[in-house]
Amino acid sequence: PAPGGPRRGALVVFEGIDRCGKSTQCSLLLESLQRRGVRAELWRFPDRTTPIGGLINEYLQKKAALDDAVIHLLFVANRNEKREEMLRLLAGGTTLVLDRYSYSGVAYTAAKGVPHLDAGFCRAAETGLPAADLVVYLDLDPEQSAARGGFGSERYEKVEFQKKVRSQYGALADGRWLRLDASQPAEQLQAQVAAAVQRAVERAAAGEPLGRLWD
Ligand code: 2DT
Ligand code: MG
Repeated sequence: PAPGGPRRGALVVFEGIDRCGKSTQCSLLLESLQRRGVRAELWRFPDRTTPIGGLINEYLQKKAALDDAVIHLLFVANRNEKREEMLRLLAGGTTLVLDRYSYSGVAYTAAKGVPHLDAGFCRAAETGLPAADLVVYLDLDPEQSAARGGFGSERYEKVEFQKKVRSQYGALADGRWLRLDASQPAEQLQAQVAAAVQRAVERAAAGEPLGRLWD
């Protein structure tokens, strides 16, 4: 970083199938970061509050039918409409915790098995967005996530589909992923999350450049 300039924040992403515990872990993490005096914000994707997010919401709630390529690209657009703000916050020293991001975009669309929307196509569409410094992947057997009170009524919330999503996630993992067994108690998981996030925050503050999808 420039001498005297702000130390950048870290981009921390939570991923996993529906009902694996992402939202709980995100909230616990945000509290622990703030307790330690780390400036941080929690966002989620899709961001259903924008006009594009409204279309996505209707699709997920099955109030609208959309072509698979179109909904895929709306999810991508929904991230791009927040791109500048993400970069600005990170550069200014805020750590961003994201409940889902581009990795969901790839895993869920590729899981559909539509030939022209394979993982290669999906990854290409995310090009240029900032890459996560750390992906916390909460791995859970879809039979177990379903047993946690069942899935809701949104599109994709079916055990068979979730199994395909899980296998797509498996193919995406790289050196920046921390895979955690999400069947552990929440407090036990949080201790592992907090330790890994602290290291990511320190690396970012020390000047490790923000990556770009897909480097
Ligand atoms: P939530 O249940 O977390 O609100 O997610 N999804 C999400 C995609 O298909 N593509 C994406 O790019 C993103 C971010 C995952 C809503 C659902 O939307 C799926 C579950
Ligand atoms: Mg959901």
